[in-house]
Amino acid sequence: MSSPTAPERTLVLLKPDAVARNLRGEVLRRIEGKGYTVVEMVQRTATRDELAVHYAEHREKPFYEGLVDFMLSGPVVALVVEGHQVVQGFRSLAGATDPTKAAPGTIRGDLGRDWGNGPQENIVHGSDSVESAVRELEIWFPGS
Ligand code: DAT
Ligand code: MG
Repeated sequence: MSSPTAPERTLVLLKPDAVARNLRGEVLRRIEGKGYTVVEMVQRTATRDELAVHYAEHREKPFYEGLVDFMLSGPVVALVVEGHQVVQGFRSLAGATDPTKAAPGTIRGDLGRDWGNGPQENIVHGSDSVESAVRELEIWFPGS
């Protein structure tokens, strides 16, 4: 017998490449088509300080500075997305981190590619665990 689960919330970011390429609607279509609910949505340019908190786990990685510069290169759209198992479910919709390797059918596999800057231009961010989602939602939607 399956056990019931509580609905979850996850943080989704449409990264500057998605906004610049007018892919907001296409990504939202996939999220809503899957049956998840967009409960908050805002477009704005991130700050270096909030990206430092958001990407704290990557601060020592060689790609960190390039990643932050890319995330500051234009506005992002931040979303609160809700549904049962949405954290894992959105990660499945997004596909693998590297858009060159992400499976066709996924957001990154269908819409992303290497533009000469490695794997960083990969269209979307999605929280990788329920704990990460709680932490990241507080950065992007404080108090919500
Ligand atoms: P994900 O976004 O799939 O959770 P991650 O948390 O490992 O991936 O990395 C965060 C972002 O950093 C990722 O979306 C793109 C960028 N990135 C990851 N690995 C990279 C690498 N080897 N070179 C350049 N950018 C990288
Ligand atoms: Mg991650």
